[in-house]
Amino acid sequence: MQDTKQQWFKEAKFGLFIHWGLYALLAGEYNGKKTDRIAEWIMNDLDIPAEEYEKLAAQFNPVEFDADGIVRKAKEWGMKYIVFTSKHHEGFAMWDSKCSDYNVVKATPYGRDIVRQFREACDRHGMKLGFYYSQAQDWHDPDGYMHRKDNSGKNYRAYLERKCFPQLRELLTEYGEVALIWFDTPMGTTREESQEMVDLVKRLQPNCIVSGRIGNGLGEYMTTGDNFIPRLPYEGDWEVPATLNDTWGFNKDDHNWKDAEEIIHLLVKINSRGGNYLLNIGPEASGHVPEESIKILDEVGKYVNENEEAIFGTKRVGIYAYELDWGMLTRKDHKLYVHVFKPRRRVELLNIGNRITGAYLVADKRPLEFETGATCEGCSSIEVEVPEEYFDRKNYSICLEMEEEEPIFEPIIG
Ligand code: H79
Repeated sequence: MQDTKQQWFKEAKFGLFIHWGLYALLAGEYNGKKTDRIAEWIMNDLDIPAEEYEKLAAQFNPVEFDADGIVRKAKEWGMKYIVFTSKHHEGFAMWDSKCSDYNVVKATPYGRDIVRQFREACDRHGMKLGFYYSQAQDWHDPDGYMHRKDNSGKNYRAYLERKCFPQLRELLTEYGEVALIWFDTPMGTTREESQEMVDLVKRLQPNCIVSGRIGNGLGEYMTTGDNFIPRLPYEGDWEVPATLNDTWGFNKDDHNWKDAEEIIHLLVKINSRGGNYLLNIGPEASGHVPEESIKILDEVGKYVNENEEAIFGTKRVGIYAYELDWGMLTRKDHKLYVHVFKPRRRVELLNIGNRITGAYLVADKRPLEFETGATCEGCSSIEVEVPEEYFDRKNYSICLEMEEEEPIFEPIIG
């Protein structure tokens, strides 16, 4: 079982992933050729040579970039942490790296440190900040791993010592308190090499969490597959990295946005199973965040804020005896939250063996009438009266107060 030992991570439940790098300039298309895949992979998928791709840096001038605006939005959406791609597989550093000039300060007309701007904005708004760092794949360094290429002649050790370790050291010593390092795709990294990375992180910042994709079983929490929700209960700490459309980096042709309601249901589903939802935005090359993502997240944020109590700090719910087709459950000690996703006049839960001492609407804490009893089949039933003005509403939550600490999902035949 994986344990971050960081209470903030266990309680956070909702975070913002930001994928931003030179690939945003291509936005899914290079020399008239489109990638139908995730846009940050364009260099690999369209076989763009490093000496061509690196020229993009000369065009990177995100005059609309506003770190403060993004962090303020994340806060408004109810998110508790941000993970920013300090260096993705393309190998370009979004900070003033001393050990590679292939970075946003030295190689672009913009010349300003993006990581530092996020650091300062997060400090102003009391937001946790973590860094995505592609430890093994580096398509710019001749000795970094490349996907589906022959890596056999490479001197991975040389890359690690020249770029990976020194860059991690910079991120962990010059950018304040780093909440986590989000490692990804370990490729051929050995256990000893992964351990060296972990040791480096922990030596410099003992409270900095190491993500699941450090590889070799050394992660401090489980990172699920991209957009994948575990089907079985997992007791340890875990997180689902997820997209709003079908790409991480900005792709001008990807309009396959999920709607706000779908995102709300995914968030509650993940929380109900005990995980965190790390949801991505991919800013354009100008720094502008696509309107569609803002619109979706503004709406999601309304639900999150209104139902904050039923989301943050909740713990994993055991498998409920009957899958509800109209809602989902989350819980805290002595509280069972019923998220109602379809309109109804009464909320009925069967086979809950707890003593219910009270019920209230989470949005405004107003007490609700409830009845406990037995159905004609003889199992226990709890029925809560929905207030009249909520009869036609969906996406709200109700709290059931329980005498016992945890819900007891068992039939009480009586
Ligand atoms: O940063 C995001 C992705 O770029 C990264 N992880 C998330 C958080 C990622 N790295 N690898 N993968 C995701 C999975 C790789 C899938 C692949 Fe493919 C399938 C590589 C080649 C085939 C997708 C399709 C990417 C390129 C083509």
